[in-house]
Amino acid sequence: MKTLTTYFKSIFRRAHHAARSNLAMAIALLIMSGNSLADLPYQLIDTYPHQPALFTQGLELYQGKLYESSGLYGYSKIIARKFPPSPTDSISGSALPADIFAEGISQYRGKLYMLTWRAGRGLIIDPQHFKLLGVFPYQGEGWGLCASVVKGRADHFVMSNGSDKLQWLAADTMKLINTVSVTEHGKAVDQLNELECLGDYVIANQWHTNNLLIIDGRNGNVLQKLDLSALATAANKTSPLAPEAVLNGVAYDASDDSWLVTGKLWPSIFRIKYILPALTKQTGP
Ligand SMILES: [Ca+2]
Repeated sequence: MKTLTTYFKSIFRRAHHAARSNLAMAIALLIMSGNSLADLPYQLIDTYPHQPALFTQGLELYQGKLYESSGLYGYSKIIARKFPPSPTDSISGSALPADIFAEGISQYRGKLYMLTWRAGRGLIIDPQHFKLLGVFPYQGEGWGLCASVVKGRADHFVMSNGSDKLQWLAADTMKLINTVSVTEHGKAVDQLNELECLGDYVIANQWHTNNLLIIDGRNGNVLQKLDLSALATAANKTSPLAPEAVLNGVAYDASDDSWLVTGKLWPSIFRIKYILPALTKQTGP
């Protein structure tokens, strides 16, 4: 994309200096204004094994364990393992009933909240023994979920449904209180999938792309994007991945301010670091 930017800048300069064609300048300006955001650089810190049978839908780090929900009817499950993993670690978890399609998970106040795609009911699960603690309804499809906890305001969940919309739910009632459209330069960005909240940031996988979007959750603005194509290529090296084996799964590790990312059926989990872009001052929803 940098090359393209340089290319269009050179078009602009030539048009400007020559001043021969106002039309050429206008076209160059038009193309530049529609240019997408530059990719945010990241650093690959570590690579860990990931069970390639997992159809990753949710990823969450909580008290030294990595929780993961795996989708598809008849195969859905939620599992946990110590993280970083070692070969002798045991994996705990629970297989889910055949009519449940596990989707995004998020830990909130010591409980796991899990969406179930089109079923319209979320499950509240005990993270130690994987017992069902409760059920909550939600509107539309449920894809990704993260708990947004910011000092000084009420806690929320943020939920994606595969569109450009992020739904804000009150964490105490799970009621829908606000819907935000995610946009880049004013254009809707859809296919939002697995999420991770960090303060007012919402980090989102975009389904069927290698993009990790850094979103200002308060207004839906995409602040930056990470292009994780190199990680997808690395994950594809062990054996060719299926078309649906796409980037999905992002979890924040507060211990070293890093992020764990993986994909459906990927053999690896990657730890990356990047610098979050600054947020503008604004009151929250
Ligand atoms: Ca997550």
